[in-house]
Amino acid sequence: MVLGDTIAAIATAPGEGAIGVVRVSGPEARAILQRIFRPRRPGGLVAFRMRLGEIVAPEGEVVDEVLAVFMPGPASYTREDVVEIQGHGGWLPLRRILELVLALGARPAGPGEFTRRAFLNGRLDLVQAEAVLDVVRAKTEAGLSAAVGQLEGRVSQRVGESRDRLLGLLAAMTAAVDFPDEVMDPGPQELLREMDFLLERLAADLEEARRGGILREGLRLVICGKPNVGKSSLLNALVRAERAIVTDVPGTTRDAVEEMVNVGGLPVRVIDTAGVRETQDAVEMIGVGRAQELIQQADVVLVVVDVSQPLEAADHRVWLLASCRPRVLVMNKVDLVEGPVLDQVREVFGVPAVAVSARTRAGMADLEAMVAEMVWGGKVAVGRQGIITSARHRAALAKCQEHLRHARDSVVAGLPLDITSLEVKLALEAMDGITGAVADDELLDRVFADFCVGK
Ligand SMILES: Nc1nc2c(ncn2[C@@H]2O[C@H](COP(=O)(O)OP(=O)(O)OP(=O)(O)O)[C@@H](O)[C@H]2O)c(=O)[nH]1
Ligand SMILES: [Mg+2]
Repeated sequence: MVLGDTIAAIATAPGEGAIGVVRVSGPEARAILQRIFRPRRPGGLVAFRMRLGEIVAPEGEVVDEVLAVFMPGPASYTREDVVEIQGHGGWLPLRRILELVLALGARPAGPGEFTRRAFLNGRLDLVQAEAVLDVVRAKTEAGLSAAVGQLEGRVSQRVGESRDRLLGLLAAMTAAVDFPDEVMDPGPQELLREMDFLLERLAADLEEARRGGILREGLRLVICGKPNVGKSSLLNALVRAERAIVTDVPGTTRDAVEEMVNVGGLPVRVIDTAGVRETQDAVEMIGVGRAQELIQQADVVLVVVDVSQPLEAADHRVWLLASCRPRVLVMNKVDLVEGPVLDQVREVFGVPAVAVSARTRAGMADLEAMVAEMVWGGKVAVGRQGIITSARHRAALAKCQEHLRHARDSVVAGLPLDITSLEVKLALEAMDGITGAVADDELLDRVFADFCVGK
């Protein structure tokens, strides 16, 4: 499918760079290039061959020396005719080149419009199109690896397999409803077996997706504990910078402080909170309330205790407060104590704990390893491809799961096949929303709104 008009945009980031690219896609792409490009050596454009030359304005002024390439569809990014002009990376020359292209009839591309065309022309499915953005934005190796896996279609393949099973199930049910004389009803046992298989698979995918979300959005690591135990110092040690204010006055941190770091290839958002204690100070009280909220939203909680001081009831209160989330006991200030003290603390809490010193950085590597381990359940941190990372995909999987559960319930309740098949159909539609097999403009607008122009 060719979409009428020709679009153009500067495809590289604004600002100065060694080179910058103007990208043109559509039926006029080649003709436009031919009118503004003067090759250094004689000879016409050869598909997929870079040519050195100049961009020349109609009045004869040389705008920039460039490399230009013509990529005829369908073997191009958008499957349309595409031209890319590599000029010098300043904003002004690129702007001039783009203006010439637009003057010749191209229209400025919207955000992500090249990728949107790639999707509409069947070159990418929606998962892959979204992965393009993730590859661009990836903050860590693991995030990049997951995004590349998606781009290569691994998630699409996994989703596609589930979809085929779901479609098979629906087909069998629909045939039995539509042709009751020719086709035998699939028995409830058979239906339940297939549904259970699919539900199990969906549950596994959702679990993977939860971890995938961490790759994309960052693990929320919340540091909490009594005042003055060294929470802010720990944040600074994790981010290797003096980010949060540290003093020996209890109650220093009033508001949550957040920083992004890379822990063993995982993007981690470290969040420091106000020390939890009974307080009359209004500002501090708000901070403590906020800390409790943050604990609820954490992926992992670090409960910090100061081992240079006797443990108090308040330490246990914080530990209990965090019991709803995966938590690690961090015994801080080990530089001030002897080994036996640590064993006592371990005994009191009866959990695996890490001993660290935010001041000397002793034990910090162990703490980081423990956090990474909690996320991957002891498995490798990098190179996990084919993982679902987007919140949109997770929501679609959850919706599919819900409809399939309803379908299963209606089989168990002995409801007629046509009612059950309706739920299976809805489950299938939810699944199709992931790869964009059924995608309306609204969905596409939402997906591509985050893209930059020129991608
Ligand atoms: N010796 C030693 N002192 C530490 C260590 N970590 C923190 N401290 C000191 O403990 C005091 C409190 O540190 P903070 O990081 O401000 O503690 P906090 O838990 O953020 O305190 P609030 O924000 O008041 O709740 C400071 O004087 C730090 O220098 C450590 O590992 N060893
Ligand atoms: Mg603090």
